[in-house]
Amino acid sequence: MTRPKLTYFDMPVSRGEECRLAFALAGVDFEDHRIARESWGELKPTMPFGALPILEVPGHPPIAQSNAILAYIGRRYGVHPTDLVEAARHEAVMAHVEDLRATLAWTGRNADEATKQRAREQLAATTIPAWARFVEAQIGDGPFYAGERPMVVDVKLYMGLRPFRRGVMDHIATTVFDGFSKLVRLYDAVEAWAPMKAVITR
Ligand SMILES: N[C@@H](CCC(=O)N[C@@H](CS)C(=O)NCC(=O)O)C(=O)O
Repeated sequence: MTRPKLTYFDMPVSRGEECRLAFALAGVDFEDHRIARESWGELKPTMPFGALPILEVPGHPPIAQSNAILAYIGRRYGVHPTDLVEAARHEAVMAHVEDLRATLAWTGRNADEATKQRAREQLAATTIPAWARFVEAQIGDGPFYAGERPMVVDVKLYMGLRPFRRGVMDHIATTVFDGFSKLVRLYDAVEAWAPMKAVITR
């Protein structure tokens, strides 16, 4: 193995896809190892934290946790700030995306449809706009988080917003982020960035 190897499910979604997109952003060739859901049960206990994605770099143990993988790709290939404080600020935003996913996850789990709908409608009216306001306040002239050049944080934000904007989140309108013009601009700019445009699935 000479290339970094990313392992995730065979789907263009969530934490695995954002790592694939980060490689595309960096212009780096990698082994895109996609596993079938059926083989997951056997693999799961062998993962560092029982989850995917993982990244394997030749000569090292696997790296788990999407944000750690993104920060590694970003640092290694120049799409994450070199300034320590700036880098930490980007990592905080990436953690903020994970917070949103965690909040959403419980609404989809073990809930009957009516309960799920109520919970999601409430999130769309309260938690999600509050989440977006915090990010919006940190974006400057854009179009990306740190200005004119996209970094791994932009890919994380893009993939954080994508299920909403594509209508994948039942009971939450695709327009839920429309009032946040800087976030929408960032989302559109990531999608339009040439190396991304070539690999983003529709
Ligand atoms: N905090 C972890 C969460 C990883 C996670 O929950 N991954 C999901 C896929 S996006 C997974 O592996 N699900 C299958 C399972 O947990 O069995 C990260 O950011 O990588």
